[in-house]
Amino acid sequence: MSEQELEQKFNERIDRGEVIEAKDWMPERYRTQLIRMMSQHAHSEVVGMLPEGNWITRAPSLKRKAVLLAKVQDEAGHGLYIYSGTETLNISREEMLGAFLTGKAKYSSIFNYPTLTWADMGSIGWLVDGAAIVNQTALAKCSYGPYARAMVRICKEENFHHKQGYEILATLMKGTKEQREMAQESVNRFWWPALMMFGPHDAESPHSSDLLRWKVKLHSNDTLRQRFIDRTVPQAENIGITLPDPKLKFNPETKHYEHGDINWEEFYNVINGRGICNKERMKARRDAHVNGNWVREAAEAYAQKRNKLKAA
Ligand code: FAQ
Repeated sequence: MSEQELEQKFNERIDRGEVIEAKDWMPERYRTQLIRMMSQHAHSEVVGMLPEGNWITRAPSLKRKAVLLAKVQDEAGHGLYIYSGTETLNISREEMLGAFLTGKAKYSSIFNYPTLTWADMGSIGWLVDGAAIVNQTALAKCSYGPYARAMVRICKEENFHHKQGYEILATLMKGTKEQREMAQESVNRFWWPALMMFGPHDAESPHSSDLLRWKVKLHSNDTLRQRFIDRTVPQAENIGITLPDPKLKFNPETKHYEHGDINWEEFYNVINGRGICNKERMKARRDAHVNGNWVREAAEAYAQKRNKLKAA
């Protein structure tokens, strides 16, 4: 079959809602777009351990410490599933990590904000994992099988993360005046960056048309952002948190919450390396890579020894 015929067959499979597997024929651009998106997702999970890892030693009780530790470990696991899923697209882990460590590949903007108080563990669980769930529940039905399947497990874990974050904030909101203020101040800082996680407005999103056509993305950036806002506003009201947007208003005709303008200048600054913590995050990951060299060398030496033994 010619390239054109193969592509036509591929598009027909996508239109029928079939799942594409690693060994199936796929257009080169489908493959490279998936590599870009999936590897950036994996990098985000790994960088995402840093802001919360910062609080493991300072969690206010043994129970909170155990829960936070488990959550941060889960994020490492998510990174590993998604790296493995991306490897099925014929790219090595080394190549992906190289693109990340040299700054060529992005990771989520949200992890370039600092975690200043214990309440930030609540805001990250509730808002950041909450946003991730909305995005990833859709990705669990995407056209690429290995990515979709990774998302099913990840979403289950993210649901637990979301609940523990909400519970931290709910507890603080039932506490002293200082604790309530701490919770509110944290949400004030994380609300807008959480909305930015969904990416630029649809009209400014260069990759969306390809990804929507191929059913990698099932909904646009703005649609998912709106879904997140509609779910989250009532949850904020339930625990007495005020979301820091004076324009937030329910429209009974559209049945959606209208919201104020997102600061896109801030978004582009953050994704282009000029956020509060970009340098710190990249340094932490580069140091971890160098410090982990001996582990990779030892694993490689062990694998070679085993192969020699098998061959003998
Ligand atoms: N941050 O054309 P679009 C988590 C970039 S996991 C940084 O709209 P696309 C779990 C985009 O890459 C969070 N960069 O792009 C957790 C592109 O740049 P490029 C991560 C962003 O791909 C919780 C350019 O802007 N989740 O939180 C962002 O169609 C708690 C143009 O944008 C995923 O990665 C951003 N927010 O849509 C862990 C989910 N937005 O590549 C620890 C999978 C856009 O040309 C603790 N990814 N950019 O250099 C996606 O759903 C999509 O890739 C979007 C972006 C929606 C993020």
